Amino acid sequence: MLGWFKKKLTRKEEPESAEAVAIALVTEPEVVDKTTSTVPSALPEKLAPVLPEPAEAAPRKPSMFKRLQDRLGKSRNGLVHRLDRLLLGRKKIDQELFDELEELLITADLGVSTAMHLLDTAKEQVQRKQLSDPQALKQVLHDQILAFLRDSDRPAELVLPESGPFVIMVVGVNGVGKTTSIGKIAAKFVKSGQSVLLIAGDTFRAAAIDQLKIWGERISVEVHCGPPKSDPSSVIFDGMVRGIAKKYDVIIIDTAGRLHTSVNLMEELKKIKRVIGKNLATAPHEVMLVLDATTGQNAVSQARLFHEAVGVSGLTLTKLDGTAKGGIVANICHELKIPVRFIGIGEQVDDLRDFDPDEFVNALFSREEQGSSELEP
Ligand SMILES: Nc1nc2c(ncn2[C@@H]2O[C@H](COP(=O)(O)OP(=O)(O)OP(=O)(O)O)[C@@H](O)[C@H]2O)c(=O)[nH]1
Ligand SMILES: [Mg+2]
Repeated sequence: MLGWFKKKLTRKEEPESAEAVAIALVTEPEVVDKTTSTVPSALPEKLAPVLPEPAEAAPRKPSMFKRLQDRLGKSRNGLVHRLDRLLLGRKKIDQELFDELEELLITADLGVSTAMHLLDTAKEQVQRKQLSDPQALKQVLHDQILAFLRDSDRPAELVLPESGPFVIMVVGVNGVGKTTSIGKIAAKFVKSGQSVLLIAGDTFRAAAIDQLKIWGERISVEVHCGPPKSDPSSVIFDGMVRGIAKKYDVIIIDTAGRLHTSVNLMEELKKIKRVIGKNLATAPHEVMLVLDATTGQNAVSQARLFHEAVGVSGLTLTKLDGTAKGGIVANICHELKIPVRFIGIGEQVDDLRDFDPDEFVNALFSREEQGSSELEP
């Protein structure tokens, strides 16, 4: 499954002009019909024999949802357990309860502004006498958090090239999981029948290039790289030329998270973005920021900086298997209004999940087995 990107990769049959065509997600079908899709499907010959059959209809993996639920919902430090402990035995909603709730929400990585917004919603309902039972507070928080997540998941407009590859530029500070996420995302594209080229734009460390090459071998996709320490923009320029000439469906570009020179990272990323655009005017079609969910409020600050520099269009939140504080996701959605495309919940190739607001909130608030059963294949 490759929900959002699959939708984006559906191109119009007959473009109205020779220019790039703007396609609004709202007008696109929920499920891509491979028989009518006009996505170029020519695969490089050497890759074609090793690609698995398209697996669009593959059943959702209950184990992944369960792992998310185990980490967020069932953990004693998770939001719902802490809420239950706070609300236990309370007979009325008063200021003392709101004060304790405020502390709980902030320490669950929801951040001050998002926590305040949640509390204000609850207070309004108390004032309007729609809310008097402390236990019902949980439902109010559930609904409001879901609203934040759905809000940032809004349909986004995207300009796709009439022909040529869909280009994703991946950015983020060092160690957040960029290269690993690229491998996982590329594997999803390959599974759904797209040809993928990876470009090793993190040229500052030889190990970074090798890491991408290993992912390329593991998932049988080509990796374009230059020699270590070469100029990332020139490697990326050559990679784009190669990707366009060989008619790849998707190009994913890895970038550095920290530079070992005096060059400012944000300036380098701006330059890289311009260079990508020189090869294909509408590219990059997605600037994906990878954030480590275990870094809490830091992730929000990073997102602001990257967004200011290169205009982030989508997020991947990694390492959700390493935190019981799912609040960070609601915080990011509320603060940044940038859609979360994927969540990473492990280091393996299939440990990346399309972000689904309902499923996420379900995992966050359900302590019991319920919710996972519907995902059993
Ligand atoms: N538990 C867990 N680990 C992850 C996840 N995603 C990535 N990692 C691990 O995080 C570490 C850093 O990942 P990388 O992909 O190398 O991160 P990067 O952003 O490319 O780092 P730099 O290239 O140094 O900028 C690796 O050990 C990954 O296996 C995840 O969702 N869960
Ligand atoms: Mg890397």
